[in-house]
Amino acid sequence: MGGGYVVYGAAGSGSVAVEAALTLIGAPYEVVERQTWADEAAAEAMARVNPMRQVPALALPSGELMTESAAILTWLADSHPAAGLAPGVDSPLRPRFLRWMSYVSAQIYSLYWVRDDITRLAADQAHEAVLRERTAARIEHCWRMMEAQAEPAGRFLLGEEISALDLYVTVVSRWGPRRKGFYVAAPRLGEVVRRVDAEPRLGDLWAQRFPFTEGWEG
Ligand SMILES: N[C@@H](CCC(=O)N[C@@H](CS)C(=O)NCC(=O)O)C(=O)O
Repeated sequence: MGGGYVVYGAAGSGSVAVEAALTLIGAPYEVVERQTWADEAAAEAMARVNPMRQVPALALPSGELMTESAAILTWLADSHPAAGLAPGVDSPLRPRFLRWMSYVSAQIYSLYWVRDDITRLAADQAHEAVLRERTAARIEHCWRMMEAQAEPAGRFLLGEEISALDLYVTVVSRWGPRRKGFYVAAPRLGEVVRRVDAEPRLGDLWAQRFPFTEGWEG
């Protein structure tokens, strides 16, 4: 691996936010593709790295392994301050950054454990539809709450420069029920994520790892 970072991830997954952060940082990294939700073999292979069988995981050059997307993004931003991806610990924007990083992870991302395999909680097929609908409603509600309370401080959530929080919201808001509903629930956040979608430094990454295929907005 040549002393760089190793991202255990999958196209279209939360690892793409981590890959985006590493791209903006300009740090060398390698991706080990593990589409954990696709089949048992992929989940088993991931379990040998992260017993939670989830991506993203980040192997640091030191050998330490990190899991949990919000922690990884925060750590990367803090470890590479020149990239300006997070307010410093003394910044008045730091509480806001930490609050919304945790919020996206705990309130929204965690619901995809249910949505990615609805049979985990659904008692039967009819119940699957109910769970799909209720988790979608909860996700929409959470975006509405964030929209009402996290007024963008500039072109991006924390000011004029893109941050790890912008990357996180951008990637998570692309998942089902996808962007069209998100734009309605959170129009100001919608403007921000469109800017992140259009960020020239991320054009190649989006094309390879989370492409804007026809109908991607839902
Ligand atoms: N809390 C974890 C959640 C990670 C997660 O749910 N990853 C999904 C892909 S986006 C996954 O690997 N799911 C497989 C599973 O949970 O079995 C994080 O924030 O990193």
